[in-house]
Amino acid sequence: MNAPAVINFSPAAKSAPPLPEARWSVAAVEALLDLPFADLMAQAMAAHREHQPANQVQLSTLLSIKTGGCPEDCGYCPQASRYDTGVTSQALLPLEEVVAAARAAKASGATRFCMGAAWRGPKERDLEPVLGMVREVKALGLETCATLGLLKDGQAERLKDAGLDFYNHNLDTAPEIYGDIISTRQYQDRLDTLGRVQHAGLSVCCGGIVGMGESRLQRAGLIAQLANLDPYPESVPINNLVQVEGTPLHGTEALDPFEFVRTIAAARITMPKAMVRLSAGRQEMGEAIQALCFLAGANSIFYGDKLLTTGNPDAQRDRALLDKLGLKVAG
Ligand code: SAM
Ligand code: DTB
Ligand code: SF4
Repeated sequence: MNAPAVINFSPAAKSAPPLPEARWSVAAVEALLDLPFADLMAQAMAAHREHQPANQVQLSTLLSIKTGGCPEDCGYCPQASRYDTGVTSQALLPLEEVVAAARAAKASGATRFCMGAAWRGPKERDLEPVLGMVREVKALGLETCATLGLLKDGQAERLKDAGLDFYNHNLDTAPEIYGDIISTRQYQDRLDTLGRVQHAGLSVCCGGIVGMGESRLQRAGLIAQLANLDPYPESVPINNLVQVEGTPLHGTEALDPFEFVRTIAAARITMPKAMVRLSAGRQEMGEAIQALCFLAGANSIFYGDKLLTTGNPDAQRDRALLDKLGLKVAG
């Protein structure tokens, strides 16, 4: 029998050593995305099995602690006040409501609880109550995550001291198309926040959105950008755009689902030790594509019937899918 196809984890294995500042060139990631589907899947599965427990999925539950009324202009987001999406601005949730939601998430099997706020970033008066939420959620024995927007100096440290484990802040797109999607803050602002998060000793959760009309090359650009963060993020959420009426990106041609699977595979190969989260867009995806995403190396999902403002498969359906695939929930 012939030897199995050689699986190269490093794009540099056959050429010169990689530059320290860019372990993955955009071209190398694009070359992965261009592979025959089965070859890409074989590489991704091998990377997954080498670096992650096979057949294991981590469950994170999201809660929008401050919904709507956001001053930013992210073209995908139903919570931007300037778009007429039917999402109304609400006050920060009371502490008891957040703790009750976290308790329910834990009871249904989630191990991480992520609190999201529709802010450009937290004002000082906003941060204090969020610290209380972090403390109480942590005390329940859950991993804590928050996504509050851009952080100023010192805020990441205060979140860390309160017991925050992860901070989610996405790059969202490749740098060259960022300005077409968002104008109210720059790519560099996001990198600065990620630097503050890392400096404070928080774990970084950072990913992006696909299906916004980008090309394959631009998807490669996003993955390369994430993979070249030093170190690359511990968690990498890959979102498929949830198209919400009223947002500028509503009506964008839907991404071919196999392209989504390819993006997950490229994330797994380039960031083998990260938790790669199959994030927004699962409700529209169907079980077969989700199963391919798990094969491609996704090992985390958002769990619970709501993301922030849009729907997610209900917990029972997700449990049934995991059972069918023989996937165990990470404890
Ligand atoms: N306001 C904060 C910020 O933008 O960083 C935190 C909350 S924001 C809703 C968190 C992330 O949700 C965004 O960075 C984006 O990746 C994702 N997101 C928002 N709207 C989405 C949509 N319609 N489809 C997919 N992902 C979306
Ligand atoms: C992430 O990457 N995706 C989540 C979480 N991090 C905060 C948010 C998805 C939001 C989808 C649109 C909505 O429900 O409002
Ligand atoms: Fe605001 Fe975040 Fe939505 Fe952008 S993604 S509009 S910052 S809530």
